[in-house]
Amino acid sequence: MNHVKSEAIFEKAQKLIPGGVNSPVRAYRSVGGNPPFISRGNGSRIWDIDGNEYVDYVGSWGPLLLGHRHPDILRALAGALEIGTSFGAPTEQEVELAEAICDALPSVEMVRLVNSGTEATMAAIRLARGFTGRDLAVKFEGCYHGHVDSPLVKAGSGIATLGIPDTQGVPKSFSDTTIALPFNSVDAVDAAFRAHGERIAAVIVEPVVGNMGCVPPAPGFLEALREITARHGSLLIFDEVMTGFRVAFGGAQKRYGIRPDLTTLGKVIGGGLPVGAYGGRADILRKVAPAGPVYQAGTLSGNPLAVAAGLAMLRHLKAHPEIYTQLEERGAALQAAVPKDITVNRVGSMFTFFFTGGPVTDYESAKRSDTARFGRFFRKMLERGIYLPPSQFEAAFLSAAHTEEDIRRTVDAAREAFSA
Ligand code: HOZ
Repeated sequence: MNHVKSEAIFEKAQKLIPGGVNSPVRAYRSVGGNPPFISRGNGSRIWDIDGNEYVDYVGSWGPLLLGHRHPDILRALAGALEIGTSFGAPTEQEVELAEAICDALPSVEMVRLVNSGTEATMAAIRLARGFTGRDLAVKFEGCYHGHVDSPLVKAGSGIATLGIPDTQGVPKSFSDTTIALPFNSVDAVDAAFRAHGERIAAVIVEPVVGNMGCVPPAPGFLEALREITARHGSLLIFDEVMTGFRVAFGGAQKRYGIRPDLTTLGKVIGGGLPVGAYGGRADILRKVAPAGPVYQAGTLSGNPLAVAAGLAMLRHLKAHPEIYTQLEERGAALQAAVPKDITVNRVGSMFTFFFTGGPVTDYESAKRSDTARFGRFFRKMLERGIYLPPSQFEAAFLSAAHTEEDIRRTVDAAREAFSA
């Protein structure tokens, strides 16, 4: 496989864009080598500008649950282009998307559309503070809620990948409003509420973590969060930017049977276009401006292209529930390739191969992974045409476009790469 053109563009990119990329993990710093530049995608496959073909398990970091260029989404986008790309005024389709989201997630009685997952979590935390009149928020180590200032403490994703202890540029007074606790530890949550219960506005959690690699909730953990927050008059926020419509049609809250107070969404609900959303209990959402005093706004919020793609995605998923069964089966088949000294965590179509023998249940155990070995594995897979997230601390994503043949090819490549 040659990457001559990608190497040349990357050299130019580094002079024009910080690190040559528009989001840090894409730069391949933790796995070695430089990123291929992508020219196009179709179904489960992507191609780089040197003409190399890959089976894609990044899927734009989660949104592409139906693969690249799904016909329903292309049709919806073509229809939206006929009408106009942005109005900064309400459209009927926004209400339809809000309705589709509220129908699928019973905890979401009202919803506000924004442009990214980061915006959604930022607004949800502000809303929780405004609603409760409290200032602190609990988060979990290794979870990532976008690049919002206050929860960027002990964060996963790029922060974990690059080993940045705490980002510069966030005033201490902001990070001091966050209490970071070990994921899956009910004792730690209990202790934090015993110490600061009356000041905690919310607990925000990725109900299935994707940003320290894939880490499922231990049995009883989400239930305990629900019970403890309710007992202390604090809100439970599920950050379902990654898991929403992915681990089940109704998200992780459906899969695990928990009703959070607020939910953040993104990725899948935009069908591959920039989008985010936050929603939840109507009495809380009525505090959002102009209905209430918590301010949040956006010029491109409810953008017609993103809304059209998102609606097409949700309608397709609703009409084809068998997609989730297929994702489970293909995910299970991928797991079969993994040797005993690797821990594989998988929830539906989200998975991570952790290069550690022990169970991975939180950030500490995820960090026990041999990241150098992960890097070697990653590069071998890339050479064999398998495109995985370039970080031990990011989840890989299956799509409905992945065929049995894709899985066989991936399993063969993985067996070679694991043993090389
Ligand atoms: N933070 C994203 C995944 N957890 C990566 C986004 C990107 O590089 O596009």
